[in-house]
Amino acid sequence: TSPKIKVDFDQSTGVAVMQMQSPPVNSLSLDFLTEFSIATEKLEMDKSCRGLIITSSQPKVFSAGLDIMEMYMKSPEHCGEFWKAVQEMWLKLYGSNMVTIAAINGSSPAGGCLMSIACDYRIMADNPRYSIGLNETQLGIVAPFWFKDTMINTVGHRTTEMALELGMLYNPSEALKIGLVDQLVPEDQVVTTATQTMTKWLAIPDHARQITKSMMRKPTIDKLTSNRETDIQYFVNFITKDSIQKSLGMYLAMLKKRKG
Ligand code: CO8
Repeated sequence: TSPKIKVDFDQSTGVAVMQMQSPPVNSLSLDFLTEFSIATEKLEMDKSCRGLIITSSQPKVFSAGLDIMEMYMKSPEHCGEFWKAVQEMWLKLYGSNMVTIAAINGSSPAGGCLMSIACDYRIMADNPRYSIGLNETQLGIVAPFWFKDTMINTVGHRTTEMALELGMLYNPSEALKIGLVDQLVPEDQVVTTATQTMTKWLAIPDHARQITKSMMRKPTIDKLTSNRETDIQYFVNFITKDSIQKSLGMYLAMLKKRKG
């Protein structure tokens, strides 16, 4: 199978651009997540890589979030393995020492939004057809505590409470208004703007910025690292319930019908 992640590392600037290229919608499958974590780890280990820009090579979509097929009618063992990979992706990204910028050039629901808010800075294409948010409740599922915490750390408690209960998806200008993204630019300028913004972030001495980032994020990260196994068990129990499987089935049917 062809790679789902393409990395271009520019040795002269110390910046890597990661393109998600898993058609049709960059859904976060087990294979995708595994590739993502390996690619990120590799860059993390490379002392010369200081910045990471994440974007999509798919038109109109940054990432459709978790691959629903990985949690629909699958064994508890498979669901557990899948969830571990989701945790790993978030831990790698939220805890990265690199400057991470999400160049959000399309819709970014649920897991796609999580990826974005795990970065240091978000630039989104100013196209009113795109949306971003943690819409889990709309699928009849519940965003886990670490999704919730990442959202709170980005937009604050009250906005998160309402956004999560209603499963809100925001268009770019709404997302900018609540601080879910930091900047809107025309569609064709998302990655170039990310590159320019990166220069500004990289002007700060790495050690000072990294210690500051860690100070801000460590408590949130520790909450998951000290409870990974419990979190996996909780997910598996939840997602394999008949009622939850039924909700997922209905949501999938709706996705197919809506098509076109
Ligand atoms: N997983 C699996 N398949 C998907 C997903 C997905 N997340 N999203 C889309 N697809 C499929 C569609 O069903 C369709 O399949 P097919 O071609 O066989 O009919 C194909 O991908 C293309 O999709 P669209 O035709 O809808 O493409 P569009 O360009 O029109 O729209 C969107 C793109 C906006 C991304 C749209 O597909 C969409 O809204 N997708 C659903 C997004 C979503 O709700 N994701 C939530 C996933 S759950 C999650 O990430 C966190 C879960 C936390 C679990 C906690 C439990 C305790």
